[in-house]
Amino acid sequence: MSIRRKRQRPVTSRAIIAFDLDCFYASVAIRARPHLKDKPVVIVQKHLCVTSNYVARSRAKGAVQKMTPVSHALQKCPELVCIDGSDLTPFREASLEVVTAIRAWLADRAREAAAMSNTKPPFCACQRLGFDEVFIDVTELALSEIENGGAPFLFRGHVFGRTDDDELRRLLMVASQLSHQLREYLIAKTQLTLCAGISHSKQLAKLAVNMNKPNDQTVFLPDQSAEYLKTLSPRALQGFGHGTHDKIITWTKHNGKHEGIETVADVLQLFGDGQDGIRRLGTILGNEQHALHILNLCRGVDHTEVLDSGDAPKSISAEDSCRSCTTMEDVSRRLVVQITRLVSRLRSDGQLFSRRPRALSVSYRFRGDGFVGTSRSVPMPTEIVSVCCSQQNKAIPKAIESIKKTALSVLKEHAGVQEGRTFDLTLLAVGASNFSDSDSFKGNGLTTDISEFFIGKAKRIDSGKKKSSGTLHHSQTPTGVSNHVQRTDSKERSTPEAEVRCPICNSKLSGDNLMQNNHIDKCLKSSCTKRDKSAGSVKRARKSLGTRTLDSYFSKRLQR
Ligand code: DGT
Ligand code: MG
Repeated sequence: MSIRRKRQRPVTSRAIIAFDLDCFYASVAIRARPHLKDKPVVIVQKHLCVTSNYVARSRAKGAVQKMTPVSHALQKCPELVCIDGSDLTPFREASLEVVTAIRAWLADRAREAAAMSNTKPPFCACQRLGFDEVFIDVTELALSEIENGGAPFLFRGHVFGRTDDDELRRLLMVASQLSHQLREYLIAKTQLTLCAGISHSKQLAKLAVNMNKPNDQTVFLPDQSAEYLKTLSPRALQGFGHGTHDKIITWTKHNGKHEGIETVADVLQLFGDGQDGIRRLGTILGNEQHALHILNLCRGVDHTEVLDSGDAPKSISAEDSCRSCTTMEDVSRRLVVQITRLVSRLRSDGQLFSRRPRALSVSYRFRGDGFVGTSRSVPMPTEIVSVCCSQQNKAIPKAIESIKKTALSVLKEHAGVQEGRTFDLTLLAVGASNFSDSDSFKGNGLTTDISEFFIGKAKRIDSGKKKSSGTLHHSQTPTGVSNHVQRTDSKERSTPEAEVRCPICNSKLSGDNLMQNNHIDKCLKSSCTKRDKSAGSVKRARKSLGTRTLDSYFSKRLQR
């Protein structure tokens, strides 16, 4: 998925809006059950409250904070309505609904602005973070509205801080108007309320979102932001995660520095002394660039852009964090549940975004590993292609079986999880990533994916010779070694020793996988050239193979 970059502007004259939906899971659940509107509601996952509506927050007086055990919350507030939130589908769909509505509104507004000024529509990068956060860079749109003379120079909502920069103030005034109008539109369209923060950087916009909750907005004027940031906990800065925090704490303990890092000012005290500080923090974090970014955040300097990456998520996963999983039977059962969820989501994803995943990740965690799990990535079994691209329901069981086989093999090879071994897993997860467009393997416009392309080829050859007896599978071994094309019997798959034939010329293939692929690659190219000798069609055929030969494609996979 390509990422569109906004035209570079001076970072101090940008207008960025951060949206955060109010008590998101609870709002979505209540929208589907309007009779609960005024009741205290919590959303429960694995006996823990993951969020609650604002009625519950005020009635239970802090007793239903995130990750509170539901039993504890019920003791404090017996009238709580608990809703199971283990199925994320409604939240995922609502999230997509909101982003789609935001994009539609921005596009309309940009078109209107362009029509008035007779120019190209201004581009607003829109970046979704998680389910309920969205960043929008409205600089171009706000400037265009200012040029068109239609925008009132007034702040909407709360204003925090100050600025002496008149141009920035005007820009943020218009951005606050845009934010207000967009929020009103979203509330009317989705019945979900949200907060907004408006500032010249993602960091300050994000901090502003949380200043007036719920259903309100705040403009953060940046002149004294550095002073304000010093008083915050460093964990309040987006980008200053658990890992960074823990590494610094460990370092301070080892170096006899007992001050701790309660506030951003403490971090600057330890590392704010120019290049030396960056180097020291870089050594602790293992990356000087990251150290510089962290110290910049502490000083209120955030140059990161809003990246418009489309609505499609970069990865999709399904996980099961369990108390204990000690037998292969249990592993297998849990895997099937998660893989079924993953495949179902990939099917919907394919329908929405016309793409398919190329990598499968298998994650696991053993008891005693704390929060740290291990993840391994291998090529995604190609059976998923028919599910994502051709939306074939009958292909689903095959895809699940194939992914399960791959996942079990990864667990055996990398984690030693197998029959006869003792293990205790507390996490099992499967994920899909590295998406490519479903038509990236289109075989000369004949079919939708490469496996179908081969099957189609084979069928044409077979029907020509009137001796069709089996089907062709494009599959790979669990370890990622591709058994590129295997002829199978109608009852069971062929063993590696079985005869393999080229789906294009039908000749018997010898040698290892790469040699076979090499042959098919050549055959494929020559058959393309024969059918249509124009240079364009060869180019298209090559492009359809991802600009590489099949050989290099699969040898790359082997190297992974
Ligand atoms: P807000 O923004 O303070 O009005 O409340 P929420 O509920 O929107 O909280 P937020 O924005 O931090 O998170 C969005 C949703 O993500 C939230 O409704 C439930 C889910 N969520 C948040 N934190 C956790 C967590 O630690 N674990 C799990 N499983 N889900 C979480
Ligand atoms: Mg939220």
